[in-house]
Amino acid sequence: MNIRTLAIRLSGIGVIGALLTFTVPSVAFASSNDGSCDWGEVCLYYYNSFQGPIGDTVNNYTNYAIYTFHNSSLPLNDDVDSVRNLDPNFGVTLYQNESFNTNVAGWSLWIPPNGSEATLGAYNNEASSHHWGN
Ligand SMILES: [Ca+2]
Ligand SMILES: [Ca+2]
Repeated sequence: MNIRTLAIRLSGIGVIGALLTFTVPSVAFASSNDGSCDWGEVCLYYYNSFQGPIGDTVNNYTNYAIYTFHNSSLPLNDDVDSVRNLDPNFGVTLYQNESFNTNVAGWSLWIPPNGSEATLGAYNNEASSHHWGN
């Protein structure tokens, strides 16, 4: 192997490494309930204006009572005051009751793709489930 062959082989490794890095953007790793509001997640905040403990997830939550805010013992249930939707394609609907208000009267609130509510106002501290969908 001469110097040129070695250089080409090394540069080939460099290209492969770069491709691997490039094809794994950080957005692909939005991980739920890590306390970071990432692309594709709905983020639930304990206080108004996206402050305080956070609950972040890409999933539907049928019952907030079984979840807590990240690094907190505070339950999600009846504690959410503001919401961000970081999914550019899907809206998400919050419901007053567990199981998406199934067979129970209650309010629901749709947050559009990339939408947010800095306060749920009269609905503060009442949300108990959410479901993705437009
Ligand atoms: Ca996250
Ligand atoms: Ca609250």
